[in-house]
Amino acid sequence: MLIKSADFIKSAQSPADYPNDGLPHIAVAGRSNVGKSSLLNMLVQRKGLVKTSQSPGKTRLINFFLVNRAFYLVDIPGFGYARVGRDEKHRMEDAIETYFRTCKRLSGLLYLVDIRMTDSPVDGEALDWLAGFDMPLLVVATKGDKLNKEQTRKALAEITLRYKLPDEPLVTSADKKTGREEVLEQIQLVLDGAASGSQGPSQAPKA
Ligand SMILES: Nc1nc2c(ncn2[C@@H]2O[C@H](COP(=O)(O)OP(=O)(O)OP(=O)(O)O)[C@@H](O)[C@H]2O)c(=O)[nH]1
Ligand SMILES: [Mg+2]
Repeated sequence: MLIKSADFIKSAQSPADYPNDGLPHIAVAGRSNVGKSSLLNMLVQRKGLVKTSQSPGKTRLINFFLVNRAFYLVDIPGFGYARVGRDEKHRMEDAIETYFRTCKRLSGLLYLVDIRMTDSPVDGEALDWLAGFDMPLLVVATKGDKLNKEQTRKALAEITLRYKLPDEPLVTSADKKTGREEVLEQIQLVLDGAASGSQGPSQAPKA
C-alpha cells in the first residue's frame, strides 16, 4: 500500500463525533505506552502527525486520521492506564467500548503488544474481550528493536501461546522503521475483505 496522504480529521468522545462518510475504519488499540501513536506515525510516514509521549496516557480521546482519502486509522486511548483518575478512566473505557460496539464502519483492529511483555493480564483480558467483536483482529508486537533475534523468537512463541493466537504476531519497530510494509499489507487485506463483504484475515485468540 502506498501512502499518498494522511491527515488528522478529528477527536471523538461519543458516536456523534465519529466520521460518518462511509469510509472504513481500522482501529489501533493496546496498552498505554505500547507504541500505538508511534506505529501510526511510522505507517503513514509522518513523524509527529500523531502525538507520542514518554509518559503513558497521552492519548485520551479517539483520534481519527484519514489515509489516502480512502480509510481511517483510529488511535484508541491506551488500555489499563491506572494513573488517570477513576472517573476519567471510566469515561475513557466507556468511550472505547461504545466505539467498538456501535461504529458500523469499523472494519478491523490492530492490537499492539510490547514484545517484551509476554505475560500481561491487561493484554490477555483485552484480547479476549476484543475477540468477542465480530471483526478481523491483527496482533502486532511493538518495540522489536529492544530484543535480539533469539529473544525475539522466544518472545513471539510465548506471546502466541499465552494469548492463544492462531499465528505469531508481526514484529514492528517504530525506532528502526521495520515491519511497516507487512502491517500495511495486512491492513490492505482487511480493507479488501470489508469492500467485498467478506471478513478479512483475523488473529483473534482461539476460544
Ligand atoms: N525502542 C522503541 N521505543 C518505542 C517504539 N515505539 C514507541 N516507543 C516509545 O514508547 C513510548 C510510548 O510511545 P507512544 O507511541 O506514545 O505510545 P502509545 O501507545 O500511543 O501511548 P498512549 O497514547 O499513552 O496510550 C515513547 O517513548 C516512544 O518513543 C519502538 O518501536 N521502539
Ligand atoms: Mg498514543
